[in-house]
Amino acid sequence: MMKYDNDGLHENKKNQQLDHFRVDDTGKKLTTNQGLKVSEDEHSLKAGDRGPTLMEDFHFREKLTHFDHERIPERVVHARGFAAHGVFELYESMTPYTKAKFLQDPAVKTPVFVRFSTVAGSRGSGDTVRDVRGFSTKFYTEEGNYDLVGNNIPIFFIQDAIKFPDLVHSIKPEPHNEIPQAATAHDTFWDFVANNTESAHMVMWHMSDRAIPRSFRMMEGFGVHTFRFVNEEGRAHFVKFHWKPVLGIHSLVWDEAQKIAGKDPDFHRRDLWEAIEMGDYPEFEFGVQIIREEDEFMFDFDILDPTKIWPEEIVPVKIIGKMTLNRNVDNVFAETEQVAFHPGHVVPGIDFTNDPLLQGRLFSYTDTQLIRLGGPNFHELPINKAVCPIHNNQRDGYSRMAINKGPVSYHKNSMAHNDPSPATAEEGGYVHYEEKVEGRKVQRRSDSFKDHYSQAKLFWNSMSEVEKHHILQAFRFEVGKVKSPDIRQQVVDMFANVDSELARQIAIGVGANPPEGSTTESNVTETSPALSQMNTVKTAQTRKVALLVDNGFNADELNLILTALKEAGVHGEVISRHLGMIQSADGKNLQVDATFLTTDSVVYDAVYVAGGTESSASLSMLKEAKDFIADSYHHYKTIGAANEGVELLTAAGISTAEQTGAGVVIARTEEEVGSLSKEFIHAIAQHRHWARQV
Ligand code: HDE
Repeated sequence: MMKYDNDGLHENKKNQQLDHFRVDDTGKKLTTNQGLKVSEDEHSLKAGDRGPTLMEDFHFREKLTHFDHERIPERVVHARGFAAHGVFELYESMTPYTKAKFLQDPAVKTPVFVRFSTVAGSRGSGDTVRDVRGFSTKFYTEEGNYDLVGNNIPIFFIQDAIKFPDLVHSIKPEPHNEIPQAATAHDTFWDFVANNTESAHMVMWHMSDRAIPRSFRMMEGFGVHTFRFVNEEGRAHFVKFHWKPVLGIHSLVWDEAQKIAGKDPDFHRRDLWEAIEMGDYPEFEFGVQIIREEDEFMFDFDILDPTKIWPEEIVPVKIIGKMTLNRNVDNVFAETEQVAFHPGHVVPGIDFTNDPLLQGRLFSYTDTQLIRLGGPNFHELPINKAVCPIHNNQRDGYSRMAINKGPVSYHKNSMAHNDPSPATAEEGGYVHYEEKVEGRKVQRRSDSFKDHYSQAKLFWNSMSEVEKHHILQAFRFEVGKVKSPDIRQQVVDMFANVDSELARQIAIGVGANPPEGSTTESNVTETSPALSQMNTVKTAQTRKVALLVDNGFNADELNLILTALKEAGVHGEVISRHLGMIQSADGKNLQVDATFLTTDSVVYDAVYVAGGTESSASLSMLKEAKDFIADSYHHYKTIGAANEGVELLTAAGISTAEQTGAGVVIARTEEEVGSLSKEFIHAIAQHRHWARQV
């Protein structure tokens, strides 16, 4: 009988399918790959105790050979990724727009596998680099796999796929010395930008906080391209896809992101892994923007241009479902590494448009799997296998798993009565949308794709002062690392087309000449509030707090805080001088989770200093404890302290008197301690306290 499972995981068809492939070695004897039990695994077969190893030691040969072949090429982009399983649930039927089966009935739960990634770095690079994040979702539907291979930024650097190798060559480490790893702060990238002005809008996003997310769980996802929904009657609508994180969109600050890259290069994957292990299942709502076919030319941008958004204020995002990630992978190589996404994996009811970036991607993704996964049978790998049956006349190739019966592997035939035979649309056969296409064969950019600055300006206009400051600082950092004065100047001149004051400020930072006049500056004055992270969801849920404690702490006060944090879904970790137990002033034991040596303020969202004369006095003597608090402060994080703990804040150089209200929450009297936890949690929910940024 099937075990009851309140996550619905065991009803999940993909999970059941994967169960057939999962291997558990617990309590088993060691065998060769041929199933032979092995009696010795530490000493190879030798001619005498000190003699040479013998060729006939098949176990030794097999073990070494397998090891020698354990690596496959990493993805040429998005090499570093992390993934999880989950489920997609629909809120309301999309029947009027699409016949896609998984978007019809809210009762249907569709298994999903999601891989998040950085783009430029290699597999071993840091998680918190300034970069776009990949956000790929494989829906295992009853009609076959549907892949939504998106990013956390809604637009792209280029408009035509033919430029993709150039873009990527410029972003990747420079080929002569392979420097820098996973960073765009170098000459070739900015040379590309300055010479390919369609990148302006994307670069604005890239310099913004979107490129340094706090967590995979706290970033949006976008399909980027315009796709087509096609309904049962054959009527089509243009559609853009969105993922909206239930926890809101939040970012790191740049100094912190750089430090995390050293202190915990696995920060994002650890965050995702731990959240799922603790039952804090990440949730993303699924949204669609829909435009009628007849309205294609109604907008002042081309809706097929992948460097343009459809502002949400003009075309609202309709929320139609939710995805919950509720299971970590069992094996990163088998699942996360071998998963093969492809924007061309569609189901009836979802079709393509003539976006030239999308058209090119439709070629590239299968091609890349052929080299990466070593042949045409990668769809048979467990993680890629559809949950519906597969029947066709394809045969053979490296590592073929299916054993197709019978002599016939061609169509049409009479020997097998034409089986497997194509299905009609009514039977679920995929019928390409009959779009009317007419024109001359040309190699040029459409006039409607030539405006490169209006939406870059819209983005800039929509940022808060805090976000604008971050963007400016990012430009100064990135372009400041460019060695060629000529390229630095070209970048300044290019961004004068977006905003002349921004360009002037960049110029000051990077030693370039300020742009002359403002004649070329975009004249867009509108804003799109949906673009600013200041307007996002604010919650303390799932945030991580460091509690700085030492022997002699005030147990009653700390317990009050710990209970309140738990109730609010916030995770507290006790940090002290050493691991093991510490004791409160009244003799109660407390388990320490990490020390000042094994952790750092940068991996927490907030810090709390416990009261207690002895505890506070002891930590005041410790430079690491004071640095911990000071760094949290400089990264705009919430800081809490009660009673004697407040003295430690003063010792760390934080003036508690002036800063009340800017995320420094303190309590000195019994009464204040009572309301401290509430205020502290409210302050954590604010994410950061920008009033300190002066
Ligand atoms: Fe990709 N991209 N891409 N890309 N892309 C790949 O496919 C490509 C683009 C995206 O987690 C590769 O399996 C071309 C846009 C993600 O496994 C490759 C163009 C968007 C992932 C490839 C683009 C993406 C990839 C490398 C220009 C956002 C990781 C490995 C037209 C909508 C998928 C692989 C994963 C991966 C080609 C542009 C997203 C080489 C030619 C735009 C999330 O096929």
